[in-house]
Amino acid sequence: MAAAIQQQLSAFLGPLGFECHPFKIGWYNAVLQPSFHLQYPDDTLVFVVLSTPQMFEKAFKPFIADKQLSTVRDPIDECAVLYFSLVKENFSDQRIEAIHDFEMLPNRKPKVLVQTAAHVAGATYYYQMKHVQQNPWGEKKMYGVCIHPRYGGWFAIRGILIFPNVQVPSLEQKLPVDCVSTDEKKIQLLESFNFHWRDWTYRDIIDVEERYSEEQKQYFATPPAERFKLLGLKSNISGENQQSKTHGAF
Ligand code: B12
Repeated sequence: MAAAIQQQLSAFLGPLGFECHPFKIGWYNAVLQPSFHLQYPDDTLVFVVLSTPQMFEKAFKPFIADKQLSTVRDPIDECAVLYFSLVKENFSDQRIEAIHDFEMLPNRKPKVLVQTAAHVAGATYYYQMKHVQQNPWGEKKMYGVCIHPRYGGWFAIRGILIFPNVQVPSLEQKLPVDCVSTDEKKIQLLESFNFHWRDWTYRDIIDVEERYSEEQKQYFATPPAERFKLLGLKSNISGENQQSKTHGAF
C-alpha cells in the first residue's frame, strides 16, 4: 500500500522538484517528548516531503508567474501550500492531512519537527549535538541539522502528509545514510550551521550532486521583506508580522 501511494505521490511531486519518503507515526513519536507527539495510531502512514534544488525552477517560478497577490505568507511557503493542496485533490479517494514546516501550535511550538520526520523516514540524517563524542561546546545549545546523501544541505523539508485511514504495520524502516561520519566533520557541520549558516558552507559538508542556482541563492539571501520586491510582488503585511510569520526556510 505504502509503495503504491509513494509511486503516485512521486509521479506528481517528483517533476516539481519534491521528494517524498514514507514512515510510520510510531517511529516519529518513539523518539520525541510527548508534547510533540502526533495523535494517530502507531502504524499510520505518513510521508515527509523535501524540496530539492530543482523545486525553485520547476515549482516556484511557475507558481510565481501565475500569482494572484494575497501574500500573507512567505511566497515559498505559499507555493508549498498550493502543491500540498493539489496532492489532496489528486488523491481525492484518500483522506490526507497536511502539516507544513511553518505551522505552529498556540504555544508557539512547531506542529511537526520535520528534521526528526526526515530522519525516521530514512531521507536525511539528522545530526545533533549528541552525535559528537567530544563535545567542544559545553552547555551551549547547538541546533541540529539534516544532511541529504545527494544534496548535502541544499534542500528544505516542507512538511508531512498524513494518511489517517491507511495503516501499514509491515512498512520497513530504512536507516538514513550517515554521510558525515567523523567527529571532526560533525563538529564542522554543526558550527557552520549554527554560526555561519548565511555563507552556505554547511550545505557543502559532503560532495553534492546539485546545489541551488545563483538566482535561487540570491533570492534566499535577500531578507524576506525584500523578496517580495525582488519578485515584483507587493506585500500587504507589516514588517513585524512578516518576521513572525515567515521563518523563510531554504
Ligand atoms: C524554530 C526553528 C528555528 C529557530 C530555532 C532553531 C531550532 N532548531 O530550535 C531559528 C529561528 C533559530 C532557526 C534558524 C534557522 N533555521 Co530553522 N527551523 C525552526 C523550525 C520551524 C522548528 C525547529 C524547532 O523548534 N525544533 C524544536 C526542537 C526542540 O527540536 P529538536 O532540537 O530537533 O529536538 C528534538 C529531537 O532532538 C528529538 N529527538 C530526541 N532524540 C532523538 C533521536 C533521533 C534519532 C531523532 C531523529 C530525533 C530525536 O526530540 C526532541 C524533541 O523532543 C524548523 C521546521 C520544523 N517545523 O521542524 C526549522 C528548520 C530546523 N530550520 C531550518 C533552517 C535551514 C534554518 C536556518 C539556516 C535559516 C533558514 N535558512 O531557514 C537557520 C539556522 C540556524 C541558526 N544558525 O540560527 C531547516 C533545517 C534544514 C536541515 N537541513 O536540517 C528547518 C528544518 C526548516 C525547513 N523547512 O527545512 N530555525
